[in-house]
Amino acid sequence: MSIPTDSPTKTLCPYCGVGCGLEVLSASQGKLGDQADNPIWQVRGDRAHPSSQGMVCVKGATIAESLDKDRLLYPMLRDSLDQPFRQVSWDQALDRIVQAIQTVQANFGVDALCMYGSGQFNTEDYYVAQKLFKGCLGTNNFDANSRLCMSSAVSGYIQSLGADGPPCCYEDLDLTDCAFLIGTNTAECHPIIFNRLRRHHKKNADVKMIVVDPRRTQTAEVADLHLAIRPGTDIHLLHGMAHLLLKWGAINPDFMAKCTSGWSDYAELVRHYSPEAVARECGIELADLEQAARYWAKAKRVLSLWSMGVNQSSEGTAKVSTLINLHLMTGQIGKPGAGPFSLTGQPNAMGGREAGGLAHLLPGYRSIKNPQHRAEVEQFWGLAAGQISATPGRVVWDMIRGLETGEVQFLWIAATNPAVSLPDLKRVQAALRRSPFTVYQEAYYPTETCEYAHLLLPAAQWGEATGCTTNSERVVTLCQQFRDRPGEVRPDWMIFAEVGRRLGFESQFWFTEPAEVFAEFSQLTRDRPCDQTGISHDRLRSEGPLQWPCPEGDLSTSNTKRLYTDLQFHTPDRRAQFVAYHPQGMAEPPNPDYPFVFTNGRLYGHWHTQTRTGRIAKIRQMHPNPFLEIHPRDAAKLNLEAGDWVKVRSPRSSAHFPAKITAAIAPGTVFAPMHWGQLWADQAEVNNLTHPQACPQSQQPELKACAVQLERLPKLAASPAIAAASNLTPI
Ligand SMILES: Nc1nc2c(c(=O)[nH]1)N[C@H]1C(S)=C(S)[C@@H](COP(=O)(O)OP(=O)(O)OC[C@H]3O[C@@H](n4cnc5c(=O)[nH]c(N)nc54)[C@H](O)[C@@H]3O)O[C@H]1N2
Ligand SMILES: Nc1nc2c(c(=O)[nH]1)N[C@H]1C(S)=C(S)[C@@H](COP(=O)(O)OP(=O)(O)OC[C@H]3O[C@@H](n4cnc5c(=O)[nH]c(N)nc54)[C@H](O)[C@@H]3O)O[C@H]1N2
Ligand code: SF4
Ligand SMILES: [Mo]
Repeated sequence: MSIPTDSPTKTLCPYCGVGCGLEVLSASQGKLGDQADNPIWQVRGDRAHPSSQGMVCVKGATIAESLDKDRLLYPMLRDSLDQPFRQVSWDQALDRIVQAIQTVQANFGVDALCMYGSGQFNTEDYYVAQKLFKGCLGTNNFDANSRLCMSSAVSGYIQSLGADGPPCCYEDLDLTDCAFLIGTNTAECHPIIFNRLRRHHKKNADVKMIVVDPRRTQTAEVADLHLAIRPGTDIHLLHGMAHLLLKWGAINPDFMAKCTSGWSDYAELVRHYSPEAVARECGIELADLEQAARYWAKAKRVLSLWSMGVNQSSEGTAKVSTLINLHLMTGQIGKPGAGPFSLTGQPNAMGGREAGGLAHLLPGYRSIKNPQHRAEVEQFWGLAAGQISATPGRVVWDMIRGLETGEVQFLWIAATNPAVSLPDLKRVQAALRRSPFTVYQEAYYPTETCEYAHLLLPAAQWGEATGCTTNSERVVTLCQQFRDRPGEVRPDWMIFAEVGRRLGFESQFWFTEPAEVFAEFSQLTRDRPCDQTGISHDRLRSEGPLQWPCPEGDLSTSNTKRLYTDLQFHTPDRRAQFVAYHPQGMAEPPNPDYPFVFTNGRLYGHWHTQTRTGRIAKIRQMHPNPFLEIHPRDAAKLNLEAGDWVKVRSPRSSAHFPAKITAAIAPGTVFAPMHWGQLWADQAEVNNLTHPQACPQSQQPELKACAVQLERLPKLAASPAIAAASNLTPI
């Protein structure tokens, strides 16, 4: 591999789904001054990147500092979890995997094999893993952490519009008259998108911003209207708004007649949601509900943005489709400045969906359940008819259950840290402990999940491999390798391909370069909604990022900005579908024993389980400790003062946090950030509390809400200690 040294390498920030373009320079290029903390690599925003135009937030700006801290550099093996690891060669490690796969296959069948991957894979990694598991091995047991993240958006889009794929683009942030932000703390979690929207909002007094969030977040601070609904009442709110729009006649009958079906059932349903009852249910003022509906009704262009406050719910799909209903009844889709826009969490959760990286999907937005889709992929992969199983695979929670029952005998985890990020963590940890053989493919050591691995495989991370990433607005960027690989790390796709070859599938895993993997993947997108046959590594390298749909031979890039501008949807009758749901509320509502609603989320500087950001001094200073937000009224009832330790207990387990008393959270609800696993604090894991009950359609767990009780802990001379890096032990 020749690594360019004389000019900056263009790549993408490896954190959130905004997908900001970065340029990376080595310090020896000396263009950005010296920073003691960042001895070798420096990054700056890439002004030429169409999505971010040179902007970055603190996470992107500091990413280089994490590159060499606590890396997992060699394959490490042990026979049981109570033994220490010993270093082994790649040959030994790969042989061990092949042997484990073959033994399990012979004794238990292929469906005892599972892989749990990540929206932090490149598209090439995802694609090769699908080919290995769903194609060559013949089990659909591949799921990804997107199950915890975007799967409700996927099923909602499919249900309402006939296919996955956010129909909007970032330019819509500059063009909208009304931005409706629901269940998203965009200011902290998608800051560059938020800055763009905020600029437009500030400049134009007529542009309205509505934020729906039980907390007064940084996003809500600048809104024209903040609807601090009770957690889990989103569908009530949306029906209440629809009721008013219908009553006022602020609907678009022409659009509905031409482009939609299902209106009458939905109209009938929303008539039952009187504004008065809705306001009461949501815990907001009637006038505020009316104001929200009025802003929507008056705007020529309404853009809604959403993320985890909507998706992470036991009625996540229903929430998504109910939001899309509002767009359909008012014709707010398929035109500039308008549409339902899901903000993708991880950098390449979008590419993962395109490559079929969930247990019910196949590459090219295909479905496991569709016999024609299976046949197309089997043929393309050179496999016998019927080789791809017709049964959707285990979603991640079913993998955990399978470990409990012994049905899962082999678990391969890559680019995710489930010992922190899955719900009902104590149960997950016990299940992982029972796993007969767990492979964990990771860039860092330690992470909390290392404790549960038999075999650790050192992965090349950002900057050490080349591959593609698709961001929230369907823009595909080539993320290029710019540094030598430390130790013996290998790119994820190469590891999967090598295992495939060793299992005897030489012809399927012929590729030696990531460009070849992408070329093969893109053929499977031909004539599909996410057509990328016009995209190649070469073209991305010479022309820069490209947005799909991008069919081969079509060199124009002008008509891809928005989907559905022709108002033809991907449903069989080409009409978008109204879907009518009554709200079900939270799976675990508060009750006399557990009277508070516990919710959780993210902070601006930290990324998930801190594997990188916990190792960056500036970010640790920004957010040194976990905390529990509690309303002054509730704090008074518990006799709490700021900084007092609170034990939070749910029906499953407990966690404890210092109290942060603030009116930004509604009475009856408490909030803690999700970032502190066992390595970074003592018992501050939010997922000790959460439950795994999930949306029946998307199988996405309701991570955002569970019932808890609170107890003030006695004052201690020293705090129970934010263990910080003190738990970090070198390998
Ligand atoms: N700084 C930072 N940015 C990130 C990430 C990170 O770790 N750190 N992670 C990335 C990823 S993978 C993701 S998925 C996104 C997540 O991005 P967001 O979804 O914006 O982040 P969260 O903080 O998880 O949750 C958003 C909000 O949902 C609210 N909420 C809780 N319950 C409800 C409810 O019932 N209804 C409504 N309407 N709102 C509710 C919470 O109060 C919270 O403010 O962020 C991405 N960006
Ligand atoms: N309670 C609660 N739980 C949640 C959420 C919530 O809001 N509340 N959010 C959920 C959501 S939306 C998400 S996305 C998940 C995120 O949860 P996780 O996926 O568990 O979180 P990360 O810390 O991002 O873990 C990614 C891991 O991949 C490693 N890695 C980075 N790059 C590479 C690479 O190129 N190859 C390999 N092999 N490894 C690499 C990193 O070092 C890191 O350990 O958490 C979910 N859990
Ligand atoms: S907004 Fe997201 S993609 Fe952009 S620099 Fe920040 S973390 Fe990276
Ligand atoms: Mo996510």
